[in-house]
Amino acid sequence: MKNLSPLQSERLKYQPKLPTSLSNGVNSLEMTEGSATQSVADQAQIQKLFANTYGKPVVTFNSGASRSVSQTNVGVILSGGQAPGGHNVIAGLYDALKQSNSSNKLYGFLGGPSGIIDGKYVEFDDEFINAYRNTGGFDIIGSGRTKLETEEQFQKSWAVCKKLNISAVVIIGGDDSNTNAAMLAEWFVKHNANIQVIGCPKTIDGDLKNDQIEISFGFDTATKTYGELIGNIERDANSAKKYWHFVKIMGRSASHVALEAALQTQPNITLISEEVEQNKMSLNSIIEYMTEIIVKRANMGKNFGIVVVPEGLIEFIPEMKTMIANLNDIMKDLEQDPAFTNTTSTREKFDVVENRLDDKNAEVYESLPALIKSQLLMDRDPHGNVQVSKIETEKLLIAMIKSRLEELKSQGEYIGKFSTQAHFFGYEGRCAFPSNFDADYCYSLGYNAYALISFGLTGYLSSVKNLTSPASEWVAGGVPLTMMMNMERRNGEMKPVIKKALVELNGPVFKKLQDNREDWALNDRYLFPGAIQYFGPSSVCDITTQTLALEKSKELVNA
Ligand code: FBP
Repeated sequence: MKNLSPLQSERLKYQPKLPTSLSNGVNSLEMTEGSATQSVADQAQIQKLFANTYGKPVVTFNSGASRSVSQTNVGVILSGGQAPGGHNVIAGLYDALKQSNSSNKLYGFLGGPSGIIDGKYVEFDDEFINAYRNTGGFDIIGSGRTKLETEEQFQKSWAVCKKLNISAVVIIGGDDSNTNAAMLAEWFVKHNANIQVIGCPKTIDGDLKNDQIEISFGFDTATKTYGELIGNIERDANSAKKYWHFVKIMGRSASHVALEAALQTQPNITLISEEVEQNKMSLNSIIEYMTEIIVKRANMGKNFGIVVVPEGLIEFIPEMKTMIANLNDIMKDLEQDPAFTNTTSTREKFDVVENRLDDKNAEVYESLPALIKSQLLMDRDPHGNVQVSKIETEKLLIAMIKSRLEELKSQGEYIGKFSTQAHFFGYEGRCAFPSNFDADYCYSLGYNAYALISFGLTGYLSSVKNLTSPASEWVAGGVPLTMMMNMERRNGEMKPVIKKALVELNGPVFKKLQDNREDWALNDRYLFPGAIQYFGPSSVCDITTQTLALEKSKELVNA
């Protein structure tokens, strides 16, 4: 292969580890079923909407006697935001299929869920797959955010599968994409299509997890990448001692990524959206909290520091959350209204929006800087989410702190020098070479997806558990997608969706931050995790995230 960096060449040779239960191949497995399951909430509504796939048991695999597995063609889709390890999910799926029966075929749908609707696909072979093993990115087939929900989309997907003789589809995605998987699985059963649908838990955000799914893939690599970058900035700040660095970190809703990155690097201030929401902190009280630390440090002669801000913060500040919900409802109509979309003056757009918002919400919207106001009007994603990656919350905070400091100065208070740098770490972490953990975990998830298919299951999420133990001891199985669902308001309507896992404020991960943050605020306890290591001692190369380790230790104590 040409044009490869030395690391790329070496990583292509890495053989990801599998749990022992899967290591003899899918044709030597036995499956154990648990008892019937229920959705996490809104059971009656979810059961009605998923009449054919609701309530299935959790399943676990163990190696067993040799059995015959019928020939299968499978289609795979990468869906939503990139996450390190996606290529290995496909490689694991491919290897499981081919080892089971060399005439099995794996098709990749191009550009996300729209690929299955429009019949855009490739067929994988050894050479194709081998070029992508252990690499970051989703470029093997591309990704997209199309929401699968209409009758027409389902019909078209069915026609494409029939044409390719595909009897199972694997959707690699986050909560929204696996909601797609659940809808498609239900529709196929309802129409006797004989096509199974299996999901794989992906998202750097780490919010697709529950009792059965310990972590989504990509979180490990992405947080370690952000940890490296923040550590570098801490060193820079501590060397120059002249800037406050405000770092917004990806993670659309939950703050898991910001929290993990903070535990890895111990910055001076870390905001956690879930805490802001629970304590009903207004924007002004957040500013007050941060300003107090900045002033205290200035009085210690420290006009520098690091602030970590979760990407989704704005949606968790109570007055903002209410305003954004109101805004989402009105934007649904305004996005379709040419009189609004063709208006070139942002001032006029602000006026239209302020007139339509409820009084209190209009007041909140009006109080924001023009930059943030217009960022809040940007297109929603196909699932109705505000694209928080485009909202520069870090700059909003800087601007508000500056004006608060000016106020304090005018009252005679010493405020030191507040010079700032704003950063957004998001895309930098989503396509990194997967860490050894993600390389192994993803390969196992993909391999295991075929195990689920081979037992005729549909509407399941591939699950690999016991992740803080060596890979050989990981436990492979499957979780019914409906078990994770509840009803939520999206695009102005109640919809069945997979429930996001937010940071637990009484959990051990947040507690570690809580116990240390006062110390970290004033006494610089910066930690420098450095770059992800792929080769070398296991104590450096195979460490899991603190989030996983702390959550697992709590589970063990409670067991
Ligand atoms: P998924 O939930 O699809 O995994 O995507 C998560 C994410 O990376 C968020 O952290 C971020 O807000 C969003 O994608 C950005 O989306 P886009 O790639 O469309 O800009």
